[in-house]
Amino acid sequence: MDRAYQPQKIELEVQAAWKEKRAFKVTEDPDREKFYCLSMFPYPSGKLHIGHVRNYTIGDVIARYQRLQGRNVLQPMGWDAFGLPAENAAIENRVAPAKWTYQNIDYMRTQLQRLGFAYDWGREIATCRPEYYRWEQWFFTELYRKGLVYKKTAPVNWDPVDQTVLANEQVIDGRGWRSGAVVERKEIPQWFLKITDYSEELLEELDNLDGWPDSVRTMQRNWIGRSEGVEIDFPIAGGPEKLTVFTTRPDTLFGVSYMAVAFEHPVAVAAAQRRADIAAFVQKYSSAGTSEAELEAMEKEGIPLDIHVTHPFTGEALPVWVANFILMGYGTGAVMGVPGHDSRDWEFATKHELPIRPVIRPADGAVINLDEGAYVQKGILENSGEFDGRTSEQAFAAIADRLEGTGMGRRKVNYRLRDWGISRQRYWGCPIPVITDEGGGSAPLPAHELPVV
Ligand code: ANZ
Repeated sequence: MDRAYQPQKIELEVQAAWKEKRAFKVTEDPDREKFYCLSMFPYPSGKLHIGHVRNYTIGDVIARYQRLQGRNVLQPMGWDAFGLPAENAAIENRVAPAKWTYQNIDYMRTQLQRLGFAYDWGREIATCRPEYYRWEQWFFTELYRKGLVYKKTAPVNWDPVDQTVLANEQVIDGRGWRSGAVVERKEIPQWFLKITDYSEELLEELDNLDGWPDSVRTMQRNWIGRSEGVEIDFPIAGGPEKLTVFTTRPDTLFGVSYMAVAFEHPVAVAAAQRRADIAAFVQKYSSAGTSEAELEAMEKEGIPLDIHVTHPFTGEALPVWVANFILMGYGTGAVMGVPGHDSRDWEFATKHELPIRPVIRPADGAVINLDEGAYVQKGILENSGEFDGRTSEQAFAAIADRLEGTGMGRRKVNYRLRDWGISRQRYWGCPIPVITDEGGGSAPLPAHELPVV
């Protein structure tokens, strides 16, 4: 006997025997305990990399261990086979995305087989096959019927030269990665899954995730981003309309010196139609797909609109600005600017010479200097009329009560979590199984008409 381990010889022989005996085929067996071992499917990008080897080895060790314990183990394998790389490869190599994808699958399957993983290959699936995505489409139509799917216009990155939608990672320094054209923000209709209906439930259930690392649960909690605040209506001077803001610090209401709205806010859109300088400003600074972190780091730019609002308590007239650091997708897309107690507002007010008013002082009597920066902690109210001397917490409650009593505001819980946009407007993806008629109405296809290929 050869004392050295000869993988080329031994493994090929054993693997051939496994294949012949269908050693890993599984069928239902009510007498044995079930064990389902699923590792996430690879994207058929070309060849396996060492990360795949590591990942699938872990799954395989678990599956084999469970088999040895006598369980009826199902360990399937498949391909997460739709996606952008197939389109890019198609353009680069002048080959259809399907051809490229199936070739890669064949190659990578051989590699997985050569690694000897204990998969039931009889259950292999590829998500780009109609037999598979028919169920994805069925799922979509079920969600649609339950009111958990909807269509709305939302901004995308638009490459005016390639005439296509770009993913965020395809926008490099504001330009399309292939064409080099300046990317535009364009509003187009897209489909969304209403996951925000479940924000509170998702948050509560995090406490029941036993065995999960705290860091992961914290990340999830921050991603859901529950935030308790107040919506306040500021009447727009000279008209019946109101500008509503969301704030987590109603205790700072007397420190407001201006208002700021997002580019897409109706108030800004209307102003841009009236005035060319505002339209030019919006055009210059708007860029779709900007993350909150990027907004945070950006120079705070803005331009005053030709409108004012009235402070709900003092009656003071406050100017309304449009600013590049306000997100349309959060709260109401408008904020009350409190430069004395919010860092972004402080930066903005300093740059544009807007008044900075102290309305919160430290409870411990420490001296603060608002020339150097905002005082963002909670504390004791000052310069706030009858609310002077109260703590931030007391003032939150008292001001929220007063606003609710006069109908000028309401307590509100907001979540960072956004609905899940699932339209990719791509060629190599699962078609949305909805028919739109000439009148503009739409209806999901019945199950027996699926799949839509
Ligand atoms: C006035 C104020 C004063 C604020 C103060 C903070 C400190 P969370 O929910 O914790 O992230 N905000 C609201 N909507 C916004 C939007 N669409 N884009 C950018 N900023 C927005 O923080 C909510 C706070 O973020 C709100 O409270 C508002 O600024 C700002 F001393 O209102 B605050």
